[in-house]
Amino acid sequence: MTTLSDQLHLHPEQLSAYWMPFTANRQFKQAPRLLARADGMWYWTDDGRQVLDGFAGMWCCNAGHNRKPIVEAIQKQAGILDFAPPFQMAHPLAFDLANRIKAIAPEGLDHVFFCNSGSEAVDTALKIALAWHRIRGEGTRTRFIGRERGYHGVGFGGISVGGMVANRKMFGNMLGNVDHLPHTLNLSQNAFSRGEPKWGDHLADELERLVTLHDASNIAAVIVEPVAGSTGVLPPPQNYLKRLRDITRKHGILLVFDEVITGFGRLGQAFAAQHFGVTPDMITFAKGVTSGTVPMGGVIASSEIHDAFMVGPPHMVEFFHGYTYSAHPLACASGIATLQLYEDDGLFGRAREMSSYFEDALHSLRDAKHVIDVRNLGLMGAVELAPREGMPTARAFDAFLKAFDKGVLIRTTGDIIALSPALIVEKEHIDRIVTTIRDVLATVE
Ligand code: PXG
Repeated sequence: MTTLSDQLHLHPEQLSAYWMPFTANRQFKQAPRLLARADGMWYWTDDGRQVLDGFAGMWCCNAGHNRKPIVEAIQKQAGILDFAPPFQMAHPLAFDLANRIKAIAPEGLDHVFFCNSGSEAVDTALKIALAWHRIRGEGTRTRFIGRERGYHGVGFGGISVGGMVANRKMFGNMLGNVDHLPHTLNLSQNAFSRGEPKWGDHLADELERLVTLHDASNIAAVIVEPVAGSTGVLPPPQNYLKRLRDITRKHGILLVFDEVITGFGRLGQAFAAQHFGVTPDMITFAKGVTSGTVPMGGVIASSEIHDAFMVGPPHMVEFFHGYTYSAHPLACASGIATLQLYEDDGLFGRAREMSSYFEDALHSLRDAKHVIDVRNLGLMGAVELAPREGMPTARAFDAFLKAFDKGVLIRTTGDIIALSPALIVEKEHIDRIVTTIRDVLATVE
């Protein structure tokens, strides 16, 4: 069979032109895994194999692939307005999308700043926090508090507040003024928890310790993922986020929820903030806003933050920040169509409905070979494996390769299998994903 790679002349010596992100380039190029098209819950490889997508692309295609209303909106927009300068100019779709996001955001979070990725969203939120304190005459508040095992993208700000060692090792902590809360995963207390674990909300009190150490007058913001995603799905202990909210409020520290993964329905509500009943001062988003179709990210800020910027001479730029592609017309068109589709198909509610089936199915892997923990919340799930002796990550990666051969796309991080099916997932898809994982684990060393 002539594959797409043959047609494109993708022979081994030509593969090196593409320096792939977060990929073992040399290993990958020995045996490339190429995707050619997608529809609904499925991918097709370039040699025509059908693969069930257990990961919504990369936590992003929440509406499923190739959804007609989204595709048509992008196609149509490309022929109407390809680009509009976003500085001192605008186009109507940007306002439309901002209002739609405001309408589904937690009450009080009313202003949307657009960018193009989660990493940019995080850096934008950090800059808003610094500027906000400064405008209000509290310019000493420059320290950020992140959390161990947090992932906030790959900008210098994001890796500094992030807690992924591999990302920090090489580039240090360029932001400098950063400290970290402890992460909340504790298998001896919480292994095989369903949903939010019972043990661990006291870990939020570590923030009090950091406030005592640095003094509140030096701390700008705390940034956490409501459910840590990239480092292996860590649902917060019950009441933990409420405690963080109380402590940040008490000390005048902003609270940022990084909802790049949890936003747009993954937990059965528009945002995790609503699932947990905790409203932060800012939410960062990306991925699901366009269901992964066109790059877009952004920050939703409270009126209290936004309004503090809207002072001074009205002809002056209030916030010196923005991107060429902020509120790009194609991204806005996709975002509007995507949010409409979420609503028309009731997809957030679907995620809520499917989450208990997903939970039961996932926890049936408790007795599968190598499994030391299963965790889940909404349509986020993780199966943690015991690492192979002396070779961390190898076992999970073998499982990933074998599952792909068996026609199921999963994601691994460390020795953890992570799952985040699109919100259109059916029970039989969940069964197939779980059965495949069970079979694969029985055969990996
Ligand atoms: N914040 C969070 C919480 C994220 O999950 C980012 C920021 C950065 O977004 P961009 O768009 O700059 O990549 C992310 C991204 C994985 C995986 O497999 C997760 C992400 C990206 C790629 C892979 O867990 N999350």
